[in-house]
Amino acid sequence: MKHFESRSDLALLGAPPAFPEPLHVGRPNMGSQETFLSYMNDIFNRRWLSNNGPLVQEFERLLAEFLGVKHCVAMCNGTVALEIAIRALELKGEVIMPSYTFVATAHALQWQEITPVFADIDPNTHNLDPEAVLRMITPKTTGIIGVHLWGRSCPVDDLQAIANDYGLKLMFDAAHAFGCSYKGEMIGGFGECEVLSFHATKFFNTFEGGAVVTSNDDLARKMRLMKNFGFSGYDNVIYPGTNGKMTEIAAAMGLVNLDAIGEFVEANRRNHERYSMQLNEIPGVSVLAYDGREHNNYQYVVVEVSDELPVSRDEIIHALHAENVLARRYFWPGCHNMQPYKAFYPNAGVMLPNTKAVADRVIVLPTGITLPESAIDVVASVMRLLTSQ
Ligand code: T4K
Repeated sequence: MKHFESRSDLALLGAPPAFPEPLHVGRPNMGSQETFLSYMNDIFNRRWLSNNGPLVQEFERLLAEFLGVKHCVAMCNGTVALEIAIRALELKGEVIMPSYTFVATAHALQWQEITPVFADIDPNTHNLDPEAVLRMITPKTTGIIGVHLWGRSCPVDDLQAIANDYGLKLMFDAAHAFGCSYKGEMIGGFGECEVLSFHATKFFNTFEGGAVVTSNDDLARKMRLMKNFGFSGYDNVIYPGTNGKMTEIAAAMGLVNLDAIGEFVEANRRNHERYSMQLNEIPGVSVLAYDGREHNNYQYVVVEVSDELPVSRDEIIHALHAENVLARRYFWPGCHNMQPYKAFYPNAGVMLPNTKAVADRVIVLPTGITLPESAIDVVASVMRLLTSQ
């Protein structure tokens, strides 16, 4: 009878899932609806919807202040922000980055006919391994993009030392790391610039949105031109550009959510703690920890499962989905296994053993302000049952 005790088996036998509605990874955190609606009224009355409106300006000012940088250049999403930052830095040839990231990091290079060169990660941190970065440098390398995966910082100092030694430009994809710190300093001020995503699924969202933050005046000026078709005043285009502008409605959401980030962090921290307490007790299962000495947003609950368990990672995910807990396999199978990279570099995996090992054992679980505590208990009981078979 034992295996019929498992909720996943009951689900297979037609029992209803544990939750009537799916519990998503990336369910948006949202601040005050009332304040948002009052911003909407202002926007309607002002009839100023985009193109560097007053809410975008206020949003940029508050963000730069919060992160301790001189400039925040708000954009329509994180991917365009990456593209613009890469172009403004004049990266070309080859740029080293991890394969273990969301594919947007690689696409932002490839879109501009720059070759992403995938370096392996440290299996303990899931971030770029500086030794692996050194192995991938060639005469064509012009830059490094570090990704602060899960909001846990890259080895910033080591990467900066490599960049200095080899005359490379270093920038960061900080899409996950809003509100996080490295050695006590807010992420945002490292490298030439750092790129944020405010997508709906991120810790802090503006529906869709992103920004490049930097303290470099020239770089910021260039990116402001680039995100607005290169316009400098009416009828005067002085630079090639694109449309990367943030709208007023996005900035309004950002202002509302900025007021609520304390609440978001606290909910995520509580969820992370409850997951850790329950899941870390299961042999072969561990929850990735955050460094308590740093600021963290705890947005990703990342679980690693041993390949010695009686069930596979994918079977666990399947069982959780049967309970309406829509756990994810971020960032499986790694960018190098996605197109066009897989076709371009079919042997890239040879240099990426840690990327494969980590991508094969990670499960990302739902969190955020809307997650019921009972979801954590259900996840834990499903995993306990499956792993004890
Ligand atoms: N660099 C890194 C390291 C990134 O992680 C990302 C984005 C970027 C760059 C690019 O930034 P953006 O250009 O996106 O600003 C999602 C997000 O679309 C993506 O923004 C994010 N990373 C990535 C990690 O996750 P998918 O393909 O997993 O999205 P999807 O549609 O499956 O949604 C995830 C879950 O969220 C679903 O289960 C449903 C839920 N959801 C989603 C939305 C949009 C909601 O509950 N409400 C919503 O409004 O990529």
